[in-house]
Amino acid sequence: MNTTRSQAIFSAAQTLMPGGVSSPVRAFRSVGGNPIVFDRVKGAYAWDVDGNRYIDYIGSWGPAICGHAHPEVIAALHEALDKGTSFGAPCELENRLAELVIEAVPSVEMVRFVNSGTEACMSVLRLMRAFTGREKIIKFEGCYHGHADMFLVKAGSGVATLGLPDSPGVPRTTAASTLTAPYNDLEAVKQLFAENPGEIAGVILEPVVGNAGFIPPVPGFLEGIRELTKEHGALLVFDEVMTGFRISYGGAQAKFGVTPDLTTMGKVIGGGLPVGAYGGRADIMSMVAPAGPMYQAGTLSGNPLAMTAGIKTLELLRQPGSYERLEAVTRRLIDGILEAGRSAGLPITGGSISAMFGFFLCEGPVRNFEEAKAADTARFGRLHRAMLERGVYLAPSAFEAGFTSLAHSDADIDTTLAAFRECFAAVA
Ligand code: KE4
Repeated sequence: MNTTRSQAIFSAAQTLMPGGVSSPVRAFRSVGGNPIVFDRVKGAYAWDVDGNRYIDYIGSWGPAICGHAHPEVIAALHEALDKGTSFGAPCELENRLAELVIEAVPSVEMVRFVNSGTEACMSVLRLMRAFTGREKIIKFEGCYHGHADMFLVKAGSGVATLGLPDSPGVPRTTAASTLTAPYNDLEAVKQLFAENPGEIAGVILEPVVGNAGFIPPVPGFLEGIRELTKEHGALLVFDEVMTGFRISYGGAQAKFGVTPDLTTMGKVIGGGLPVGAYGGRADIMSMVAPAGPMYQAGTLSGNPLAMTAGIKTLELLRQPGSYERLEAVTRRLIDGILEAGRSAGLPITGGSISAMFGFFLCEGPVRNFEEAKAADTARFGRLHRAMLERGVYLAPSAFEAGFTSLAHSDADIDTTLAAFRECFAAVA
């Protein structure tokens, strides 16, 4: 595959921006090879600057669940553009997206829009502390809640991808207030509550992990965390930045029937433009300024373009049959991947829920980050590069989930599985 322009552009980028990227995972550091430079995206596909086409299983890390550049989203944006790009004042579009989110997500009675998942998670953490008057939080090893200081403790996603145990620059005092436990380990959480009586403001987790690779909750785990937080007067926060409107229209909380006190969202609700959100019980959200004393603000929060893209995306997703289609396509994909890996004699385990999937090149099951780290990341790197050569764009890390969209066709899945069969054989 000719990627000469990608290489030239990326070389120049590395002299201009740290690692040549605007976000670390894009640099392909853990899988090797050169990142491809995108020229355009449409539906299930991406084209690089050398004209090569890829079937895209990242979808801009989640937002493109209706397919990239959906014509109805683009048309709505063109219309909105004529009225300006940012108001810095209330606009009815914020009401509309807020209504859609509140109507869809069981726990959300009020919502505040921000500009990224990181902003949503750092704001919700401040809110947890403001509401409870406590300072400590519990997060899980391998879970990623954006790059705010207090979350960069045994974090997943790019932190795990780059093998950074934590991050320099995070004050020890900040990290000390972040307690961690293995995912799917209720006993460890009970122990933390017992060791820190009356000090834990809340627990934040990915209800389905996508940032340590794909790791679903074991039966009873989410329910158990819900009970423990209630028992200890702590809040439960579901970080649904990735799972929101992907695991189901109501998110993982609707799928599993566990209602958190607060929820963070991002990605899908911006439809490809920068939007994050946090929301939940009205009695808690009423603490957020200017209704209450907990301060949080943002110049571009709720801007009309981002609201427009989010509204249209959710209106497309709520149409009958959307999630049945996402479930069926993704299930066929992951079943085919696992079958192809086993046929090549490789240790492989994985799964999917709705439009989110993942596999590890190791014997299963993988229930937490320690078990995920047993996966063969070097072999995954060879697989990633081989799949790229065959026009299939997988997340450039063994510690990231994959994403499908409404645009992925049966033919795309067939093409992808044929490539996997070839590439598994090549790396076996
Ligand atoms: P952003 O600040 O990147 O919008 O959201 C942070 C975030 C928070 N919570 C969860 C569960 C997330 O998955 C994320 C961001 N996800 C990563 C992908 N694993 C974003 C990709 C990147 O960092 O470039």
